[in-house]
Amino acid sequence: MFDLAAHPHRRYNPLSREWVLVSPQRTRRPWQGQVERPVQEEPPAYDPDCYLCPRNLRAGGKQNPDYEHTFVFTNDFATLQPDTPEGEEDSHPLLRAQAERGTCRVVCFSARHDQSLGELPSEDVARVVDVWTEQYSELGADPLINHVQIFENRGSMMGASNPHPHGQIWATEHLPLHVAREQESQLEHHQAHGRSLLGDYLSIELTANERLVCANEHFAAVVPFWAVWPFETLVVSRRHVGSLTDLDWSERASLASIVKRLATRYDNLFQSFFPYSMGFHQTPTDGQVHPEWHLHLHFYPPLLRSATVRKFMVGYELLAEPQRDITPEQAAERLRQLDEQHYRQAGSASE
Ligand code: H2U
Ligand code: ZN
Repeated sequence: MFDLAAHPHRRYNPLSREWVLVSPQRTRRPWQGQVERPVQEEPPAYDPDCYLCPRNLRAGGKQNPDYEHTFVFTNDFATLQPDTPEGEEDSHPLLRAQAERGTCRVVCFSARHDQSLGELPSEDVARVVDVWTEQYSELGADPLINHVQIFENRGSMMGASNPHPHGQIWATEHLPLHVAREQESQLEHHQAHGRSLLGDYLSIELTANERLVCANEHFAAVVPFWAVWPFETLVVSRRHVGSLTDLDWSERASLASIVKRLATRYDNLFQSFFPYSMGFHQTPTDGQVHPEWHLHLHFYPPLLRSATVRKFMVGYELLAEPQRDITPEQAAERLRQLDEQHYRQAGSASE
């Protein structure tokens, strides 16, 4: 009899409308439990050569202020510019192009060079959530900007240029690919059922309790049923809200708390600096009413078996569809078992 825990199968992602191939038979051997701890250089609290640390010079000669907590600046090598001339290339239906205008910013999460979201004190993570909220609101208020993508690339494996805790924001005129797809799926679900797709999905997860990693009063983190990356997670608000600006202060505090707890579990998984790309998906800032949108946060970490063994998206995955061995249920189980005391802070009394 067909068994999700034993037989190769495909799972459907109702948000992205993509399938993932799952091959649980390849991981039925018990987990070895070995933790390979690579020799890691501990970064200093302040690095005179870091372009994100307070008071330091950035490329182009701008100097960072002596900031205490968070600091936001326009990316010196921005991918997008607000003053790009408008235009479209549509001389042939097979050769389409459109000008893209926008703004890119960099957000320093802390003045400390060496503390990740999991290690920062809760109040500091709450400050980061406040900055994300302000940025979404400020950039979104610009009539040119229809979408605000807040994200973090962490670790050189994900292409981050610097261990100093920081994220980026790209605000654009057009709705980007993945966001447009999620919007379509959420809209169809909302039109058909009068409820949010992710709200309905979250109720299933809260009942099943199989893929839940951690939760609080206002948010829950799950390894989604359709996860592609081995330890991918989805953080969903319990209340159906569209964006960060719809959260009240206690919900923002809960968001900060679940981000910190999840980031700590991730670092603790292989007791190492845990790389990932994470980012929010929320209501486009196009001035339209979007009852379908449900605020959420995706974490896409590349690691598979240890701090050095990563998953590659190659071969079948590039040409056919993504594939995974460890099931989302097994991944959730492993993440659930971890401690929420950061391994680098274990033994010290305070954060
Ligand atoms: P990543 O680590 O995710 O690449 O983000 C760092 C960003 O910082 C990157 O987009 C920008 C790069 O363009 N940057 C500056 O704006 N000024 C600098 O002096 C160096 C890097
Ligand atoms: Zn720094």
